[in-house]
Amino acid sequence: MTAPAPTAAGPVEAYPEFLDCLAAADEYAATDVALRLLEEGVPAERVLLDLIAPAQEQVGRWWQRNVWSVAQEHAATHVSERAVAAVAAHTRVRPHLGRVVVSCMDGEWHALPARLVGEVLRLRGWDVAFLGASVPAAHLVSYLHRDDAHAVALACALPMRLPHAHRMIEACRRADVPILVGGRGFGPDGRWARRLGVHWAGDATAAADLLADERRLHRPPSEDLDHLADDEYPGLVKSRADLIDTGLRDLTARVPSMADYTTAQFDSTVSDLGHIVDFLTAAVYVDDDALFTSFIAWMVEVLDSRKVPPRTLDRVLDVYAETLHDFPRAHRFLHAGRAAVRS
Ligand code: B12
Repeated sequence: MTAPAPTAAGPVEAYPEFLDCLAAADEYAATDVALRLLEEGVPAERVLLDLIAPAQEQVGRWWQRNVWSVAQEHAATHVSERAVAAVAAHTRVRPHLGRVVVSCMDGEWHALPARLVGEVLRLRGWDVAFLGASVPAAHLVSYLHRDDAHAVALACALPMRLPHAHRMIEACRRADVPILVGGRGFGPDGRWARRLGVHWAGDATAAADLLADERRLHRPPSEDLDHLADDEYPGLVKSRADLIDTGLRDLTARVPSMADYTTAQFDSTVSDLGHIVDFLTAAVYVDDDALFTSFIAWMVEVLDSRKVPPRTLDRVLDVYAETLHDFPRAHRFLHAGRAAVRS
């Protein structure tokens, strides 16, 4: 059977309409848009990757700029999930390739990107077991043993989770199953996956190509983590709670308006401090100041949209640099972070 030729009204043209459906939290209309494209002959893979995926990125930008609330983001993501499910139900492909287990790392709640990858692999004929969000390493490994998988595809959306990702990768390695990873957590070009000595795919299409290349799949790059010998990483992990306390004490003393913070504002400040420490720790783990400075640039935007001046962040980084004077790499990264705040 020959597929009908794609018409002009492809994902690009349908994109504004799909975004409107997300904004209106209208799952029926969103599903109609996706199914209409399929009926017009647009391949399901393109609907997933050129319509739903970029719409979710836009949702993220609106959340980041405080244009959308967390509730609006949750509602939109639910609608996208429904659209993915509708596309999947509409395109039944009998698996003729091996079993691929697709899973989010422990502590990773961004299941939709991994789901999109899983659906594309399914469309390419792989027999996909999708495990969803935050799977504990031990459970994943026992699943892999039980399942005799061709490969496991692990997703990580947040760079601060990289040390955990590495432990998960090591656990899968012990199960002797080829691993590939993906998601924005590994950096724009997958550079932090190379540090951890694991294959990386930039998107679902690249993942499908890699899985089909048996020789490459069984030859992961070698890991490059000699810098961990300096013990800065475990030191930072041990100091996490103290660092958050120190940051909070300093902010409370210097920012008079904090006295009037609501519980939600206070919790959000604690969470921001936790993210600063966790991103710094992850940057030290992979020895790349760019991990930290790109996070700081992102945080400046987030704080700016919430009317928090950049000098508050600069001050926190300064306090951490003073506290961590015995951690040369962390110290250097904090200074690079301060430069990013001012740029
Ligand atoms: C929806 C969403 C959530 C939902 C997820 C629900 C779900 N069911 O997935 C919830 C509410 C749980 C969430 C939580 C958080 N989120 Co969020 N989230 C998003 C959002 C808006 C969309 C995710 C998505 O579907 N993306 C669409 C996919 C297609 O894009 P993608 O990730 O680039 O995926 C492609 C490739 O990377 C690759 N790929 C992805 N995964 C994999 C896996 C494999 C194996 C392979 C091979 C390839 C691959 O292929 C994909 C298709 O081409 C993103 C914005 C964004 N740009 O992604 C933010 C985003 C990722 N979140 C963000 C943040 C900060 C958070 C929180 C920390 C917020 C908070 N303060 O609590 C928490 C962290 C939770 C956790 N521990 O995991 C930030 C991260 C910023 C940063 N500096 O790292 C983002 C970028 C938003 C933003 N613009 O600021 N989030």
